[in-house]
Amino acid sequence: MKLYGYWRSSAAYRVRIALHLKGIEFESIPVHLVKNGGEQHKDEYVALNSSHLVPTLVDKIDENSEVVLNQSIAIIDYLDAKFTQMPLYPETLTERALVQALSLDIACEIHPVNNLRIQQYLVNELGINDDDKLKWSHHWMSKGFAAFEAKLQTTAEKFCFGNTITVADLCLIPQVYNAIRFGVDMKAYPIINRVAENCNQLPAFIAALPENQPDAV
Ligand SMILES: N[C@@H](CCC(=O)N[C@@H](CS)C(=O)NCC(=O)O)C(=O)O
Repeated sequence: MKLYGYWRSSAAYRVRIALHLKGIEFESIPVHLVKNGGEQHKDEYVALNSSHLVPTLVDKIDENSEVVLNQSIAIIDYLDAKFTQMPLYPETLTERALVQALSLDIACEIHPVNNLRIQQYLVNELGINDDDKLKWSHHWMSKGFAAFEAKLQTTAEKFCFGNTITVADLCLIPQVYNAIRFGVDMKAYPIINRVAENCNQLPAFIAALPENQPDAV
């Protein structure tokens, strides 16, 4: 199994946590998102993922075929269905849907507007300066975290949804990592901070940390 990713990519970070939680061996293939204009735009990588984004997972189906998957949530769901140890969703229909909604609150609402290519467009095409670019990121992360924190009041215990790790935690932790990196004030989100502290003590989350990746600089 091969994972094309980048040490600081939060979408790749989500998948790394899932791989480590489930104890799946994988080869990590770095795609540098900044160097030389971004390796995600190189023909070789675009042939694999025409979205020009990481992560991409390549997994063998049998001797003659393999699956090439993008979208971190689709990849995680694939891994969860194929490797049933450490299930990443609750069993009941409603609880599963609630976890999915929490995950998508991060993956569809907070993450995309702060992505590298959005920031590059703001600066290069719309002429926004670095201070305003940072203001943009802080605004969308804070708005997203405030909504997430309110939901956690009814769902969280040790983790986002009760006392078992779910995909919601896999989405939250990389987003918190990013927020801290960009200097977002996290004081207003005590439940998010508690969940992050609980997750970040676990070996799978430590192994998946950006600074613990071979391509970290
Ligand atoms: N929804 C996608 C998002 C993928 C994504 O945005 N990846 C970012 C890194 S976290 C990327 O490759 N950015 C490169 C760019 O913006 O040029 C997923 O969950 O996999």
